Amino acid sequence: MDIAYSDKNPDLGRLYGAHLATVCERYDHALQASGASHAVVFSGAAHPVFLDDMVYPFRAAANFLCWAPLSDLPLSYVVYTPGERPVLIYNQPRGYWHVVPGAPDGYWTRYFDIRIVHELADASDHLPENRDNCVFIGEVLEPTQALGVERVNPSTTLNLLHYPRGRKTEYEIECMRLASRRGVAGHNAAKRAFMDGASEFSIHKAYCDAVSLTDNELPYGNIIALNEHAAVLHYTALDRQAPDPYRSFLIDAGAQVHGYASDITRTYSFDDSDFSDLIDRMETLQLDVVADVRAGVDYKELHVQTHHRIADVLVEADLASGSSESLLINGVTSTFFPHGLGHLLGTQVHDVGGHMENESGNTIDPPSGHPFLRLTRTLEENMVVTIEPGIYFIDMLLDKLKGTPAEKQVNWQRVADLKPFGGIRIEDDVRVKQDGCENLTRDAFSTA
Ligand SMILES: [Mn+2]
Repeated sequence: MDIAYSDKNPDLGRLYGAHLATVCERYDHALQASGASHAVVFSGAAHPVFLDDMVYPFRAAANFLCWAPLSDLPLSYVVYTPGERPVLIYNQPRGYWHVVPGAPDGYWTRYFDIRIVHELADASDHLPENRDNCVFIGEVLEPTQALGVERVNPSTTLNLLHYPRGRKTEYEIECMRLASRRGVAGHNAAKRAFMDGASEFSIHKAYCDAVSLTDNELPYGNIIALNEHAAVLHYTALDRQAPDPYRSFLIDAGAQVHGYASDITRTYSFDDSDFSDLIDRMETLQLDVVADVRAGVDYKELHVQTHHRIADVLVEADLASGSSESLLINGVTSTFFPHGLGHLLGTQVHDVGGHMENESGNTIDPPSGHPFLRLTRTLEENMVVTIEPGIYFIDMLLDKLKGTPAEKQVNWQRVADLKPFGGIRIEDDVRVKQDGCENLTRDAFSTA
């Protein structure tokens, strides 16, 4: 593995102490406000397959990953008491059937009081005597995993932890810069495979090879869509056969470094100039939206403004006619752009807290008519968010316009001409700054 992506990376080592201090402060506040003295944060367990002796691939809990870069350490715990060094109960089972976690190693180890255990039953020995003063954060599949703590995932505590997670530490941002760099290596390999006429399956393999991650290690299932498959927003099938003719390619694929994700989408045309023109227009639109990102901007408004920009593109590309206002009201823009502008990014690709108004658990609804918008907060410095506008040719949604005032606004011949290309989405990950943003994705593409 690239040393930069490992727990030997000196830059991450330099930033980690301050990150951990921020995590501790957030827990200090959350514990105090929820009347508890200790937090027990569980990494999780692999889910068993029904009536089988197999398990689904393990995914460490997002809250656990904020403590330490331990994405492959099931049945382990961080026990935190304000003012004390956090205890890491590091589960290293004995056995010869599976690879067992190695000895703790890396820049993070010196910040923990590490207790190695070899079975779950021994973890209890490392918890405070009085379990009534503890809150447990994590998914409990079997009651024993809660180690006798009864306050499991109290919503008060979760809200207090999830709201500030929207703002990232310098360490987290550096992890995501690296995740962008890693993802971009995959994107460039995938683009080459597309230009060679490869199948979706082959493009996917080229991607995984370039990022050096297995399917299970990717932050989300790759979307590798050729031709009309690009119209399926979460297309995750992988055709083994290259289509003929070969027209267009939408790739939505990310990578992760220490559990922090990148989430990147690009769209390419094989040789058609008409579809290329539409991609160019969307590229300009996407960069215009990114240029509006700064602290204090209401993300809901950014989303609605994007609909107005989509209306302009539809008119310029001769796909629709009328004022942008009428194209919004009549549902034309939401037919072509039926998802949200983006979301928070972190240890979850759609990071928690996108609808939170404050740490008390109040929420901000998406604007009416925009139910799929995952982020409704006002942007703050050091939030990392995606900006991912799109235009698609989706029969199910287009059919709904028939018989409505919108029917006359759509140029159906033009839609029929472009439908075989599926759709376009362009997605960057940006870090919000006081006066603008840092574009993690574009920076990674330009240094690749
Ligand atoms: Mn996304």
